[in-house]
Amino acid sequence: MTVRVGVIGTGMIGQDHIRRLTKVLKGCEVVAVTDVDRARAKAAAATTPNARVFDDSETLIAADDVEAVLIASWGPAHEAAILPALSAGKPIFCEKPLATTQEACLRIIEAEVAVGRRLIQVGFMRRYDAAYRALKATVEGGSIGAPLMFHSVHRNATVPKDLYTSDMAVSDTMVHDIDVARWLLDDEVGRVRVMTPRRNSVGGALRDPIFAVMEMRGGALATVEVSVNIGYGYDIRGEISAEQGAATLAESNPVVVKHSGTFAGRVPADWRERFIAAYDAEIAEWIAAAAAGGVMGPSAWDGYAIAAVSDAALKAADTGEAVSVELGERPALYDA
Ligand code: NAI
Ligand code: ISE
Repeated sequence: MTVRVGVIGTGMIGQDHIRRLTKVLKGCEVVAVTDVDRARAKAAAATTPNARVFDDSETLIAADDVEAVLIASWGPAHEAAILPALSAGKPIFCEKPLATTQEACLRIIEAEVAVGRRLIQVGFMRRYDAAYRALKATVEGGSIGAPLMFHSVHRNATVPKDLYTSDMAVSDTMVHDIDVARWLLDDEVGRVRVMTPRRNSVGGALRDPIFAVMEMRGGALATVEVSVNIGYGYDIRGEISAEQGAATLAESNPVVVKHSGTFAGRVPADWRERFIAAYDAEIAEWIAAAAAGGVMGPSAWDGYAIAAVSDAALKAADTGEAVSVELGERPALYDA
């Protein structure tokens, strides 16, 4: 069976997902694309054998030949695409963040619960990365004892100067670290604090870097460094410190070369290079689940819980205070 996909948003990651749906994965085909930048949508359609360009997301979602919807527009536009796709009963892959506020995520959850079955997978791809999976398996295997702290480092070489705002360091970037902290520690965040050292002058007025401390409900701590103008490459690091040991996320560089008194390896340029296999795996799982009529992977509840932490972290960054994270009751639809 071939799942016919409509793609909303044909920017950087939209184009990358179109490439993998067209050239890498089996059992899927991009039949429709749309973007508020029509020229960009046309250029993306031209990279596929058959995709048609639609004027807007509503008509794309309603099209009979669109069986599943992949949303890769800007975060603030996600809710407006998700709600009609849910009403149409079509499986949805939505890039992270699910939406940029807790309230918007709650509306999405209520709409999915009203449908009565899971239709949304959120693009938290780190859960599909081999190194993160090995880290989780180590924690769950119990050899290092109960986890006490998770240290996460999230460094981008650069971010688009005209589009990336200070809030996005939390709502667009740190959301990945919030996701893996919850997933690795199997717990929710109770309180969050955000500190800001002297600004990186490369980013101008941007609040960069930031350092967050999340107190998990069960008593563990998670710390996060987000730096988005660090220049040297895309560097993702993580370490669990536990009662009887520690486990560190492996470097993605496959080889270290020693030569002329130096040793060196590659730092990925950006997220596309570092997580290419994880993106392939998450979209392959989404296609397989859509072919069977459902979805798996990170859920709308995960997106909601992460947005709750993200909102609290933005308040914490403004006030310098620790801010509590308030979560509603998790609907039974999201029980594991
Ligand atoms: P981008 O700015 O390159 O592309 C976004 C595209 O969405 C633009 O072409 C824009 O014109 C379009 N767009 C905006 N509003 C729209 C609407 N209402 N309808 C249709 N198109 C609309 O941004 P990028 O980097 O591709 O990010 C897109 C989303 O993917 C964001 O939510 C971002 O957080 C996420 N992302 C996830 C990554 C991951 O590692 N999982 C990596 C990069 C982005
Ligand atoms: C981008 O949207 C992503 O999701 C990347 O994984 C992240 O590292 C980057 O900071 C975000 O802007």
